[in-house]
Amino acid sequence: FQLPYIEAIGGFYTHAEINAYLDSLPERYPFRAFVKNFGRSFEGRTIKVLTITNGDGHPNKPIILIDAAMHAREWIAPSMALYIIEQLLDHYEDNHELLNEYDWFIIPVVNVDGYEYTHTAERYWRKTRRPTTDPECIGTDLNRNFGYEWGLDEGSSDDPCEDIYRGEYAFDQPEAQMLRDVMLHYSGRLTWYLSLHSYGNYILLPWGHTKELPEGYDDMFYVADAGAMAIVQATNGIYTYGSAYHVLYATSGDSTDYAVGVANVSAAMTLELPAGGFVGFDPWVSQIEGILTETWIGVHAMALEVIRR
Ligand code: ING
Ligand code: ZN
Repeated sequence: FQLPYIEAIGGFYTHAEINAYLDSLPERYPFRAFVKNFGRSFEGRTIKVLTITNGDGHPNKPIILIDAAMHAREWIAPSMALYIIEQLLDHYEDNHELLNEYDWFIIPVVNVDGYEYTHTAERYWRKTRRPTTDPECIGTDLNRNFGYEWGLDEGSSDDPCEDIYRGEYAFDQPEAQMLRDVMLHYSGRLTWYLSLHSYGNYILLPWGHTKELPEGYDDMFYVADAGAMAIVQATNGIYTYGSAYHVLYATSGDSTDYAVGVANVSAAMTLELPAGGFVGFDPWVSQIEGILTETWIGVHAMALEVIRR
């Protein structure tokens, strides 16, 4: 499976390929695609945010924010982000209702250092690449580094050698700061935040840190329901949705809890795409197109449901 304009084998892309692709879009879609640099990673890579509009010049539309690859090894997530970009730009006629009311902000790779590391050194690396207080262990879990109910032992770890290490303090990772800054800068306009992960066919809603449910949970649940049902109808597969604490496990310091708890985002959710390949994180080339097309059915249905609410 191959996206047009990107030369890469098998539908997975390096950070450099993704940035080159993003940089090509404003010229190909003037007035509709814009690239912003919101920050740099620990190792100095540029983290790019693509904004997509319908070109009508409306300055203050509500925003749909999508990110991917907070976890380095979840390669299908950036591919999904690029697939969404293609639907919104190349297949504009089919999807213009998604852009009439909303601007879309898409960050295809948040954990750029970790993502590069999985291409060059260790395929199943999850965390960032910043050294820790323990000289033996590198990296922090970005999805435990956000500053809302950060640091609870149920759902994160203070051990730098663990995969769910939360960092020394909230937002000590520049990549998490970047996402925080995007959220706070656009806080009043953010309607829906979707964080792309893999794997397991889940739509996870806040809270992760407690069994209580947040204000606005019912609306989020109906959005998740619309997405899951659309995918299930198309595939006869299974999707599980509900609060992360209830349907998966406890987390503390994840980005969706921060979005709803601090940044005033009305609906925030994590989409765990389907598993594939040897261990789940590495779908075969033959599986990629199916995963992306079925997931788009869900993202499309959820966006329509967000717009309807
Ligand atoms: N899973 C997510 C994780 O960060 C998650 C699950 C996300 C739970 C957001 C709660 C909130 O552990 C993976 N596969 O990364
Ligand atoms: Zn993940």
